[in-house]
Amino acid sequence: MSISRRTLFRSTVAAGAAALVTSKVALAQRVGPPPPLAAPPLPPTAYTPVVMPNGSTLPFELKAGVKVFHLVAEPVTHEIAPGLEIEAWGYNGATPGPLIECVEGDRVRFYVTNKLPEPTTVHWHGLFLPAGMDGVAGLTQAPIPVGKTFTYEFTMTRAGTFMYHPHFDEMTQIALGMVGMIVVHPRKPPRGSRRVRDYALMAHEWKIPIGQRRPDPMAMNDFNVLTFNSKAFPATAPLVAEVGDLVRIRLGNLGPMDHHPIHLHGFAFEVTWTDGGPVPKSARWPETTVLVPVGTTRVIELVADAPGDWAMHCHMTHHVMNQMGHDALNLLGANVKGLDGRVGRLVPGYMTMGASGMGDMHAMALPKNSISMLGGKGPFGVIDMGGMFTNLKVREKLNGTGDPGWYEHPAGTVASEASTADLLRDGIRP
Ligand SMILES: [Cu+2]
Repeated sequence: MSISRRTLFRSTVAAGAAALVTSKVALAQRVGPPPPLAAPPLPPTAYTPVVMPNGSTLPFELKAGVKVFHLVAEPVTHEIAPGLEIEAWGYNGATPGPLIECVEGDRVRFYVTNKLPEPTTVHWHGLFLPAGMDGVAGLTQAPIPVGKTFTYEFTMTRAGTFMYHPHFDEMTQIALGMVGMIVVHPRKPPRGSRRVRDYALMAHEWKIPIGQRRPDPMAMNDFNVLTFNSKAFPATAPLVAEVGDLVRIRLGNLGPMDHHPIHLHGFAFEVTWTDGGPVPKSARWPETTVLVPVGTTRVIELVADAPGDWAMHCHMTHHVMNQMGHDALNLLGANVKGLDGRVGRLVPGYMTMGASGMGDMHAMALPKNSISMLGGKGPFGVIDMGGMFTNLKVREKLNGTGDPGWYEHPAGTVASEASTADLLRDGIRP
């Protein structure tokens, strides 16, 4: 298709005019006194709620047409996975904080109570709002003192997937778990015949010295606990879908330092939204891995057309390890004959591991309050990944929204040991 100069000129003028109108509306929404309600508030029944695996959604009350939320910034005791409990900071008793969910055009009011031992603020990452509501301590507001409650009020001017986090002592507060996701549904839901399964996953990374309960907020590298929604596999709840469903996964990353290439097995997907807005259809391409840099959201969509248990994980190999996979002595290929007895005299119960690879590390004895470097039990043995690892479980039919257990493969569709007859037939000499 060729575009004539005149067509190009016409469409440029039209686009310019449209942009002008849009920016005027946007400006009217962003400056001056609080605008009237952009639209009547829509109840949660007007949209398919987003599921936050291992998490929850922040409740609200409707007061004179405004959705009123209450966020409490506070210390929380949190279990990363069975065996590892940490002293974190979060919101409303959780890290990540509860999912904030509303609809484009909603007028919202957030009361933020500070129960931390130091001041804080909330920055609404990606939202368009009056500058004074942006939550940057010192720049747009005074920090919220210990014990005080501040009010934030604005209109959700656009749909999308956003985040919230403090903009005071960011390094400490974010590293300790003060992160959360925001989903604003479009006022007019896009038309589509497929059932939608909508999930939100926040990537995070922690440095938790072996045996300790307090994550190290000073860490710049060597993060040893990698999480989705602050859970490390095997504690990550699976995402589920039925064959034919549209699966939307909203990925966010507010970890301190690392970007995460999140890989999904079994499907190709497209990035349909970022925290900047929808990606035009003409600008999308198929992917199996999406990089989620620090401080961004990436929304991926796919049609679940194949049943099975499909792994979804960060593709950085150290990000699918748990605590004990870091800072260990490299014994690969070493002659460790007799080492157990000799070291055992000094360290009772010592067991040398890792000389033939790390696949047996799940068997090692663990210090108190720490988790094995490897994941959990699978239907074929140990799944030797932990950390930022979860599953998309697709079934012909689901019984509710819980974990359907392991996939039962049709006969003849599982990799298995080759028979001698097969080897001979195909001329393979192992
Ligand atoms: Cu990663």
